[in-house]
Amino acid sequence: MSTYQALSEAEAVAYARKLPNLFQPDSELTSQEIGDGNLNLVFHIVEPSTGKSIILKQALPYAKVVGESWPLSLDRARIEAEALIIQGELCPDLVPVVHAAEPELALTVMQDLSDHVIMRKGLIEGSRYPLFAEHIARFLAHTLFYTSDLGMNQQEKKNRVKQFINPDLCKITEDLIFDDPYTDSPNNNVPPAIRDAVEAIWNDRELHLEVAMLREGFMTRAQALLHGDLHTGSIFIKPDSTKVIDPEFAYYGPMGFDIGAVFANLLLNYAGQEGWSKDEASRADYRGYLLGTIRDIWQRFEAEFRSLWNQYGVDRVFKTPGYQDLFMKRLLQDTFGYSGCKMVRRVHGLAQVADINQLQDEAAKERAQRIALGIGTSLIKFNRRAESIDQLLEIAGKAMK
Ligand code: SR1
Ligand code: MG
Repeated sequence: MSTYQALSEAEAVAYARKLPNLFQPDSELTSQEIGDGNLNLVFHIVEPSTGKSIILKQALPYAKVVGESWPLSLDRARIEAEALIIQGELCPDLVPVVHAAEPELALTVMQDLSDHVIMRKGLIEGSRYPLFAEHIARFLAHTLFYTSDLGMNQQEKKNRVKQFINPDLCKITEDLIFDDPYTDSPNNNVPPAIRDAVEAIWNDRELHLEVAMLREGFMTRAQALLHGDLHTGSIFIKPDSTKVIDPEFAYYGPMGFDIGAVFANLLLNYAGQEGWSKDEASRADYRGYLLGTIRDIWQRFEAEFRSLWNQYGVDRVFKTPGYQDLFMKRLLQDTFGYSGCKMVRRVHGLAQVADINQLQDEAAKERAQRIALGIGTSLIKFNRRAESIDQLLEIAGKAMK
């Protein structure tokens, strides 16, 4: 099979059989399509006799969440596999192993992580992950530093920018994150109960100006190879292990976009605690855990990123006294802004999140939606004045009052 066709479960088994060094010849293999994301097929292939298993991920030529009316390039499968390989070289313990990739079929064969859970689900269930802050801070520091002009050969970096040109997936982000939520777009899915708050966003000129600047940064600032969609549904986790998956949105963009994605999704869960926590005390406690995790991530990220820069920085001019401090301040400001944008789109945009949407109590859901919009819009408006991570925590705390 060499020309593209979407695989059935049986064809996925037939493909898996041909992969060298994974399964016993002629042994029984089972296959189940388990993809619950917005874009792809995901086959779980198991060899019951040995317990060995793999994942076959196949891109579809359209956005599954919308249908064939929204065509999407299959090149995103190549981009995902190549990004995973680069991330795996930089942080081998934090991404799945890629066993094989076949661009013609838009297929990536990778490590099965069924012993982990999707972090969004874990947070909804109230789990805590004591190693997560260290893991994700290291993932961010190493992938962002070593793919940027600060930490790699600067001519090679320009070739990397070319390698990761990802127009279709960037267009999704440009539309769904930086455009639709701020206007009455047919792509939106506005919850009727919060229509007043959404209309206020559509009419907020100050907000629109900040979003325009953040959108420009997303479109033009090729700082580092981003994951590009680093929400808690792109993280598999268990207490002693974190694995970042799904970098099909990878491209060269502003570093704060990836850090902001992590913070936004922790804050969406923070908003959802209106309904997930069983009482006031546990709500305050879990919210404290989430905010503490954000502070911990930023502090660890900053320390690690500065340390990499001081030890392995490749550029003499970027060692000019004072420049690193200015860079880190701007990165923090971008992180505020992109966190805000990533929150707002998940409340009334096309693809929303279970942290809020799966709340059964309608009043709790409405409060969670309003809190998420309040934090998101405040972060966007404040972004260019941010000086400390504690200000993000203050904004999140004030949204409760
Ligand atoms: C049409 S794709 C919708 C969303 O799913 C992905 O995970 C990205 O977050 C994208 O914006
Ligand atoms: Mg994804």
